Amino acid sequence: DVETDVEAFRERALTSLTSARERTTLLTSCVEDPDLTAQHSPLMSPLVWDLAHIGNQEELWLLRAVAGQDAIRPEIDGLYDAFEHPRAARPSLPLLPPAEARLYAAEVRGRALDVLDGAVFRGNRLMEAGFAFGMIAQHEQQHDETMLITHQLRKGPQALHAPDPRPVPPFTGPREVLVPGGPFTMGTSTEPWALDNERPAHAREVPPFHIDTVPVTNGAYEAFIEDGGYDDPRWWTADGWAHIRRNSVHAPAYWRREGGQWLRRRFGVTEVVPPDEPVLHVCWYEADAYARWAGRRLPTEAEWEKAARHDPATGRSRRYPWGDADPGPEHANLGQRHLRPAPAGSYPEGESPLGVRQLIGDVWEWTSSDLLPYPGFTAFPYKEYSEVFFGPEYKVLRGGSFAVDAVACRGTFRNWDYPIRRQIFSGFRTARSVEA
Ligand code: AVJ
Ligand code: FE
Repeated sequence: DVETDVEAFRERALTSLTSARERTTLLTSCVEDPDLTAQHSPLMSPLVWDLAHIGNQEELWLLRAVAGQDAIRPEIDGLYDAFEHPRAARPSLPLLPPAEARLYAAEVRGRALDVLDGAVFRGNRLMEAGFAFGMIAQHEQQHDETMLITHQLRKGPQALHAPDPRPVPPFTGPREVLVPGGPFTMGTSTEPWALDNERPAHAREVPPFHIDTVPVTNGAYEAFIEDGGYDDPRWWTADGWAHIRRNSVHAPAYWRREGGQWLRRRFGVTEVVPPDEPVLHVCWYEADAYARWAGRRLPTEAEWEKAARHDPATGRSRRYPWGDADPGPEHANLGQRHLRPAPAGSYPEGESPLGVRQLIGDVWEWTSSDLLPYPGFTAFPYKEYSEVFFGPEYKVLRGGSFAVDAVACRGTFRNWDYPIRRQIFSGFRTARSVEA
């Protein structure tokens, strides 16, 4: 009944906000203050900017928009508006110092929980099913992933620790699976906390295609490197070739060759690149070139979602590859439980009806598609979440990574970035069309 639903959403909002804040606290307390105010890369904000920006977005949406409260510190809104100052310029702004940023975020959170206590989840779209609270929990988790990227870029000793994923025997299943042609339902009109760009559900015709059972591994990617893949313009788009030449790109980010093997730096530790792990920190151009070298191509976004959600037995689209149940640790490598992807072939309980593995978690997967609105899209609740990014400059990534929390990961969830970006936790799998 309606009252039980309201209490379930209130509980889910509370748990999601609380676990997001635990992660934010970990990411901003495992280093000393100078590491919070420093800029570790011009690609990223100082960590202390993300911290106060998290609080500011929560204030804007939960305190001002939902509860009609006055601004706590109206003078800081501009500092934390992502569109007013590019990341590279943020260190020179008069940002709240770490102690003040923590207090500000905590004050907002205290008030937001009071709002949540009395909230009635009906009446307008922002409140329905506690959407505003879910949106803010997802926003905080997205910035937690951003902060994890900053941690990876940071020089210096290891600050974060997590157990490794369970080892698995090398994957011996089929290399690819056939996804039958025909329409499937893409996007959602029913997922309560889905963001605007995932809506609405609509029918998509997808011709039959084959898709890799597991993501492309480091070992497979090394074969591309050893075969001279980075020196052969045949495999690259014109833009991609120009980019890797101009920037001397010869291997995934953080890799270096030493003593006849590939080493990589990962969160302050240098290690031999593990061959069975999905390749990580490649840009779209690299993924696209690898696929061409392999005689294949990247999947389109619609193909990726069909492989992840379509159940051929019922014709229905599932919430996740394994069904409609929320992600558990048996399904996928999510939520920064580990600080690396799990070996290819992990998580058999998370596979799709057709047997495709690791679609959710581990590495964000590049698709061939530009970020475009679905038919019937309307921006909600603000154009700057996704509408302003629609167009050919951004490529879509799907499925989430080990750095994504379950609250911000679904079969319908869409991420995007420039085709040159590789500081993100990005990998890919390949596909091929069925010949007529
Ligand atoms: C959807 C991950 C591309 O981090 O730029 C955070 C998410 N939007 N604050 C980003 C987001 C506003 C966004 N991505
Ligand atoms: Fe943001």
